[in-house]
Amino acid sequence: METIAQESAMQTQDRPLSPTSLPLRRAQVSRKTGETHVQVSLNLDGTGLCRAQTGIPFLDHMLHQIASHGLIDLEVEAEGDTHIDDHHTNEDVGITLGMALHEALGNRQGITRFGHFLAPLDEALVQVALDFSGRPHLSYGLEIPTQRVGQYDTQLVREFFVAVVNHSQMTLHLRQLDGINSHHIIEASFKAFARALRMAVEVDPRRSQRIPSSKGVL
Ligand SMILES: [Mn+2]
Repeated sequence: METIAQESAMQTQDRPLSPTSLPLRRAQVSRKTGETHVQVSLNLDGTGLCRAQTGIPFLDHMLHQIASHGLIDLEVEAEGDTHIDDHHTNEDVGITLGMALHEALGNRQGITRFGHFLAPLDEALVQVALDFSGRPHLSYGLEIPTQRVGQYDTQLVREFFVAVVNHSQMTLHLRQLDGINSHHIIEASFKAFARALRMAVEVDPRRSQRIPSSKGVL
Protein backbone atom coordinates (compact mmCIF):
# COMPACT_ATOMS: atom_id res chain seq x y z
CA MET A 1 0.00 0.00 0.00
CA GLU A 2 1.37 3.41 -0.95
CA THR A 3 1.80 6.17 1.57
CA ILE A 4 -0.32 9.27 1.16
CA ALA A 5 2.76 11.12 -0.17
CA GLN A 6 3.37 8.41 -2.81
CA GLU A 7 -0.26 8.35 -3.78
CA SER A 8 -0.24 12.11 -4.00
CA ALA A 9 2.85 12.02 -6.24
CA MET A 10 1.21 9.42 -8.48
CA GLN A 11 -1.87 11.53 -8.86
CA THR A 12 0.24 14.57 -9.63
CA GLN A 13 1.81 12.66 -12.53
CA ASP A 14 -1.61 12.70 -14.19
CA ARG A 15 -1.32 16.44 -14.59
CA PRO A 16 -1.39 18.72 -16.47
CA LEU A 17 -4.74 17.80 -17.91
CA SER A 18 -6.28 19.61 -20.77
CA PRO A 19 -10.07 19.76 -20.99
CA THR A 20 -9.76 17.65 -24.17
CA SER A 21 -8.59 14.69 -22.10
CA LEU A 22 -12.05 14.56 -20.56
CA PRO A 23 -14.99 12.87 -22.23
CA LEU A 24 -17.36 15.06 -24.21
CA ARG A 25 -19.97 16.19 -21.79
CA ARG A 26 -22.95 16.21 -24.12
CA ALA A 27 -26.32 14.54 -24.17
CA GLN A 28 -29.30 14.17 -26.44
CA VAL A 29 -32.54 12.96 -24.92
CA SER A 30 -35.89 12.43 -26.56
CA ARG A 31 -38.84 11.60 -24.33
CA LYS A 32 -42.31 10.86 -25.62
CA THR A 33 -45.47 10.19 -23.63
CA GLY A 34 -49.18 10.37 -24.36
CA GLU A 35 -49.06 14.01 -23.25
CA THR A 36 -45.83 15.44 -24.63
CA HIS A 37 -42.81 14.92 -26.85
CA VAL A 38 -39.70 16.69 -25.58
CA GLN A 39 -36.24 16.75 -27.14
CA VAL A 40 -33.26 18.19 -25.33
CA SER A 41 -29.68 18.39 -26.46
CA LEU A 42 -27.03 20.03 -24.33
CA ASN A 43 -23.31 20.57 -24.09
CA LEU A 44 -22.05 21.35 -20.60
CA ASP A 45 -18.86 22.86 -22.05
CA GLY A 46 -20.70 25.28 -24.27
CA THR A 47 -20.80 29.02 -24.65
CA GLY A 48 -24.42 29.72 -23.72
CA LEU A 49 -26.11 29.16 -27.08
CA CYS A 50 -29.80 28.45 -26.73
CA ARG A 51 -32.75 27.50 -28.85
CA ALA A 52 -35.92 26.90 -26.87
CA GLN A 53 -39.31 26.20 -28.41
CA THR A 54 -41.49 24.63 -25.78
CA GLY A 55 -44.79 26.26 -26.62
CA ILE A 56 -44.55 28.06 -23.25
CA PRO A 57 -42.92 31.45 -23.94
CA PHE A 58 -42.07 32.24 -20.32
CA LEU A 59 -40.39 28.84 -19.90
CA ASP A 60 -38.39 29.52 -23.08
CA HIS A 61 -37.26 32.79 -21.49
CA MET A 62 -36.11 30.88 -18.37
CA LEU A 63 -34.32 28.18 -20.40
CA HIS A 64 -32.37 30.99 -22.05
CA GLN A 65 -31.25 32.08 -18.56
CA ILE A 66 -29.98 28.56 -17.80
CA ALA A 67 -28.01 28.38 -21.05
CA SER A 68 -26.67 31.92 -21.01
CA HIS A 69 -25.62 32.12 -17.37
CA GLY A 70 -24.74 28.43 -17.09
CA LEU A 71 -22.55 28.57 -20.24
CA ILE A 72 -24.39 25.50 -21.47
CA ASP A 73 -25.36 25.05 -25.10
CA LEU A 74 -28.99 24.03 -24.93
CA GLU A 75 -31.64 23.08 -27.46
CA VAL A 76 -35.13 22.30 -26.23
CA GLU A 77 -38.10 21.45 -28.39
CA ALA A 78 -41.42 20.41 -26.96
CA GLU A 79 -44.83 19.59 -28.33
CA GLY A 80 -47.38 19.07 -25.63
CA ASP A 81 -51.00 19.24 -24.65
CA THR A 82 -50.87 22.95 -23.89
CA HIS A 83 -54.48 23.18 -25.06
CA ILE A 84 -55.29 21.71 -21.61
CA ASP A 85 -52.76 23.81 -19.72
CA ASP A 86 -48.97 24.15 -19.46
CA HIS A 87 -48.59 21.66 -16.61
CA HIS A 88 -47.54 18.51 -18.50
CA THR A 89 -45.24 20.26 -20.95
CA ASN A 90 -43.56 22.34 -18.22
CA GLU A 91 -42.96 19.24 -16.08
CA ASP A 92 -41.78 17.09 -18.98
CA VAL A 93 -39.30 19.73 -20.13
CA GLY A 94 -37.92 19.65 -16.56
CA ILE A 95 -37.77 15.84 -16.59
CA THR A 96 -36.00 15.70 -19.96
CA LEU A 97 -33.54 18.46 -19.02
CA GLY A 98 -32.78 16.56 -15.79
CA MET A 99 -32.20 13.34 -17.78
CA ALA A 100 -29.88 15.17 -20.16
CA LEU A 101 -27.85 16.66 -17.30
CA HIS A 102 -27.57 13.21 -15.72
CA GLU A 103 -26.42 11.66 -19.00
CA ALA A 104 -23.93 14.44 -19.83
CA LEU A 105 -22.32 14.18 -16.40
CA GLY A 106 -21.82 10.40 -16.71
CA ASN A 107 -20.21 9.08 -13.52
CA ARG A 108 -19.61 12.72 -12.49
CA GLN A 109 -15.85 12.32 -12.64
CA GLY A 110 -13.87 15.51 -12.19
CA ILE A 111 -16.73 17.86 -11.45
CA THR A 112 -16.67 20.48 -8.70
CA ARG A 113 -19.96 18.88 -7.59
CA PHE A 114 -21.15 21.72 -5.33
CA GLY A 115 -22.36 25.08 -6.61
CA HIS A 116 -23.91 28.17 -5.13
CA PHE A 117 -24.84 31.67 -6.21
CA LEU A 118 -26.67 34.71 -4.98
CA ALA A 119 -28.43 36.56 -7.80
CA PRO A 120 -30.04 39.96 -7.53
CA LEU A 121 -32.52 41.18 -10.09
CA ASP A 122 -33.54 44.68 -9.11
CA GLU A 123 -35.43 44.26 -5.80
CA ALA A 124 -35.39 40.45 -5.99
CA LEU A 125 -32.58 38.45 -4.39
CA VAL A 126 -32.40 34.66 -4.66
CA GLN A 127 -29.83 32.25 -3.30
CA VAL A 128 -29.18 28.80 -4.72
CA ALA A 129 -27.06 26.00 -3.30
CA LEU A 130 -26.83 22.70 -5.13
CA ASP A 131 -24.97 19.41 -4.96
CA PHE A 132 -24.78 16.70 -7.61
CA SER A 133 -25.03 14.25 -4.76
CA GLY A 134 -26.89 11.46 -6.53
CA ARG A 135 -29.72 12.03 -4.05
CA PRO A 136 -32.68 14.04 -5.36
CA HIS A 137 -33.87 16.66 -2.89
CA LEU A 138 -35.56 20.02 -3.39
CA SER A 139 -35.89 22.63 -0.69
CA TYR A 140 -38.11 25.25 -2.28
CA GLY A 141 -38.19 28.64 -0.57
CA LEU A 142 -39.80 30.91 -3.16
CA GLU A 143 -42.86 32.93 -2.31
CA ILE A 144 -44.11 34.24 -5.63
CA PRO A 145 -46.82 36.79 -4.93
CA THR A 146 -48.97 36.44 -8.06
CA GLN A 147 -50.62 33.39 -9.57
CA ARG A 148 -49.45 34.26 -13.07
CA VAL A 149 -46.62 35.93 -14.92
CA GLY A 150 -48.14 36.70 -18.28
CA GLN A 151 -49.81 33.41 -19.21
CA TYR A 152 -47.44 31.32 -17.07
CA ASP A 153 -48.83 29.75 -13.90
CA THR A 154 -46.24 30.54 -11.19
CA GLN A 155 -46.98 27.22 -9.40
CA LEU A 156 -45.18 25.60 -12.32
CA VAL A 157 -41.81 26.96 -11.18
CA ARG A 158 -41.77 24.47 -8.32
CA GLU A 159 -42.95 21.66 -10.63
CA PHE A 160 -40.12 22.43 -13.05
CA PHE A 161 -37.43 22.28 -10.36
CA VAL A 162 -38.91 19.10 -8.81
CA ALA A 163 -38.60 17.43 -12.22
CA VAL A 164 -35.04 18.65 -12.83
CA VAL A 165 -33.90 17.60 -9.36
CA ASN A 166 -35.44 14.12 -9.53
CA HIS A 167 -34.03 13.27 -12.93
CA SER A 168 -30.57 14.80 -12.54
CA GLN A 169 -30.27 13.41 -9.00
CA MET A 170 -29.34 16.76 -7.56
CA THR A 171 -29.84 18.33 -4.14
CA LEU A 172 -31.16 21.85 -4.65
CA HIS A 173 -31.95 24.61 -2.18
CA LEU A 174 -33.68 27.74 -3.47
CA ARG A 175 -34.01 30.66 -1.06
CA GLN A 176 -35.77 33.90 -1.77
CA LEU A 177 -34.11 36.57 0.35
CA ASP A 178 -36.03 39.49 -1.12
CA GLY A 179 -38.42 40.35 -3.91
CA ILE A 180 -41.74 41.92 -4.79
CA ASN A 181 -42.18 41.37 -8.52
CA SER A 182 -43.00 37.79 -9.58
CA HIS A 183 -41.13 37.98 -12.90
CA HIS A 184 -38.03 39.26 -11.10
CA ILE A 185 -38.21 36.60 -8.38
CA ILE A 186 -38.51 33.75 -10.90
CA GLU A 187 -35.85 35.11 -13.23
CA ALA A 188 -33.42 35.72 -10.34
CA SER A 189 -34.02 32.09 -9.33
CA PHE A 190 -33.15 30.76 -12.78
CA LYS A 191 -30.09 33.00 -13.01
CA ALA A 192 -28.83 31.89 -9.61
CA PHE A 193 -29.57 28.28 -10.55
CA ALA A 194 -27.65 28.68 -13.82
CA ARG A 195 -24.56 30.13 -12.14
CA ALA A 196 -24.62 27.53 -9.37
CA LEU A 197 -24.98 24.81 -12.04
CA ARG A 198 -22.02 26.24 -13.94
CA MET A 199 -19.90 26.13 -10.79
CA ALA A 200 -20.96 22.58 -9.92
CA VAL A 201 -20.32 21.05 -13.35
CA GLU A 202 -17.01 22.89 -13.87
CA VAL A 203 -14.05 20.54 -13.92
CA ASP A 204 -11.93 20.76 -10.78
CA PRO A 205 -8.36 20.74 -12.17
CA ARG A 206 -7.00 19.29 -8.92
CA ARG A 207 -9.40 16.34 -9.10
CA SER A 208 -10.22 15.93 -12.76
CA GLN A 209 -9.55 12.18 -12.87
CA ARG A 210 -11.54 11.31 -9.79
CA ILE A 211 -15.13 11.15 -8.64
CA PRO A 212 -15.65 13.91 -6.07
CA SER A 213 -16.87 11.79 -3.20
CA SER A 214 -15.08 10.26 -0.22
CA LYS A 215 -17.10 7.13 -1.04
CA GLY A 216 -15.75 7.07 -4.61
CA VAL A 217 -19.24 6.95 -6.10
CA LEU A 218 -21.90 9.55 -6.79
MN1 LIG B 1 -37.26 38.66 -17.90
